[in-house]
Amino acid sequence: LKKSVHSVAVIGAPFSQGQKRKGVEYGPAAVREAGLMKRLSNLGKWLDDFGLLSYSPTFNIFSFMMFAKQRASITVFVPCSLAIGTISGHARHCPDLCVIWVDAHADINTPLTTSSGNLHGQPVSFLLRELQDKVPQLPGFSWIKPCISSPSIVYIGLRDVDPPEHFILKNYDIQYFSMRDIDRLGIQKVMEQTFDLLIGKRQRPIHLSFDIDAFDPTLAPATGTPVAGGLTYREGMYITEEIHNTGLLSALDLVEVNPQLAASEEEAKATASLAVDVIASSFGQTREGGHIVYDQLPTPS
Ligand code: HAR
Ligand code: MN
Ligand code: MN
Repeated sequence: LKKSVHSVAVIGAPFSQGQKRKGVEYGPAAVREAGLMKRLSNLGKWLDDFGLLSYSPTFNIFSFMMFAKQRASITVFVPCSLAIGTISGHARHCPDLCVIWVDAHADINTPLTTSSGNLHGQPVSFLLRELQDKVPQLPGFSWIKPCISSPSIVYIGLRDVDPPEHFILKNYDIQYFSMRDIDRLGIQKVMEQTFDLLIGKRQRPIHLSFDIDAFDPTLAPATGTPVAGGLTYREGMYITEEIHNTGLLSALDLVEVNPQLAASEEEAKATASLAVDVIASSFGQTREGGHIVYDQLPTPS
């Protein structure tokens, strides 16, 4: 079992379809400007920089994932509807993967239950095998092959779940830790139980989908659908540190950073730099301090 990832492919997908609010396509550039590459290279990672994709609908990101996955662990920053592409591409390489979905939203409406019509509220429904008889065939979507089973996904941070989504979570036995569960159990127990559910019986690659709106809007205001009462900074860092510690993180999507929805420059910067913290922490930055640069103290001669 590899204990840490040495090579990380970084892909930005400036793309805004799947939801109606403009500006999320500027997220990837904002996250890079907030120092993403430097932070990752400070962690001793070998970086495979794919820059910003110039054309990145879901199918393209799917092909891209398959390609990049041959070489490295991956981080992608995108709007969350692209999870259809990233998880499909990842699963093509690692069919055994499991998903940790950190989000205020469950994103599991089917095209027939969505009230907003936004694709970013639906990606998980396209991916779950158990739901396929409820998902209609849509033009342009026929390449999608459902690739995860309901016991292979765990949600963390939910607090804005539509009635049909709640029905799906309950009836398909999908495991989740809402903000209420985090209040009740504490984030340490939540992570312990998440790993028991997903990797307790067998070790397998983890796909982390981290929606920045999982955080409290006071920390991540620059996002399309903020919901009060979200994760604290410390809870967020604990989640990602624990995921790193499994040694199983295989791909990370950081989604829904929208600098245009910030009320000020400071808000936009704070949200982007929080995203950088999430990515760095997922790939090994720890609050207790790094152990990469120093393996020996200098001795006076
Ligand atoms: N559940 C709502 C819908 O279906 C909210 C959409 C979710 N927005 C996101 N996703 N940012 O995480 O439209
Ligand atoms: Mn989402
Ligand atoms: Mn969300």
